[in-house]
Amino acid sequence: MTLIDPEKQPGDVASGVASTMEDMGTDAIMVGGSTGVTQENLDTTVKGIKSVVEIPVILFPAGADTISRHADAIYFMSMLNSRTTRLLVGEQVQASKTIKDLGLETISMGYVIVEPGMKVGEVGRANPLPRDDPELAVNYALAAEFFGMDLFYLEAGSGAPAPVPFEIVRAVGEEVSIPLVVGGGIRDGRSARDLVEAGADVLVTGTAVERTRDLASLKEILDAIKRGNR
Ligand code: 1GP
Repeated sequence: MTLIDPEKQPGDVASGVASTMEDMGTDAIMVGGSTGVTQENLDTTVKGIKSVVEIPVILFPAGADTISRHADAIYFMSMLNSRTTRLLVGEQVQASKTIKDLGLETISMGYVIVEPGMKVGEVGRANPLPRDDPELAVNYALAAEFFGMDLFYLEAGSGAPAPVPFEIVRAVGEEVSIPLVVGGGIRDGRSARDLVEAGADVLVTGTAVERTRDLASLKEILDAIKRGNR
């Protein structure tokens, strides 16, 4: 899945990126960011993307105050290792009636920040999961599964110098039945392939798409994912 942060570019640029990524084989567009998302830039971005792609556009929300009616679905997510109840359940309680009234499909997701966690770890006041503790990662993932969540997401943070360690992905993949999403710091085909082989079901890339504008390396990442999933 391709993550597009509405703060990072004007709406027309975001639509162009989404359309290129769809042509290259990405399966969904996620829209969101930890800071600087406004109702206006979110609506413009989502609406623009929806007008050019066929694949689902899913909100990746930072909180209850920015939800767009133009999306296909929203991650109804809980940051399981946040120190604040706000991101565990507070924002979700605040958003639930709006989501129902807008008729947005919800996809429930347990979200865990792995070191270094970057901006989202700071803003979310996470106790980041240590990179050498696969056992704790499995415990979180099983908790998400037993809560009945649809997905479990391991997040190293956007722009992280390295992705979530393969050992953590492997341990979670072996023990847990719900789909495993991995994101943060994935910038080349090799790490994408290794993560998929370790057990990731979905990879999320944001920075690679924003920064490189290097279509060849993006294609390499997507091809590696598709090959690994076969
Ligand atoms: C952020 O995991 C995503 O939530 C994407 O991270 O920007 O490092 O690809 P990158």
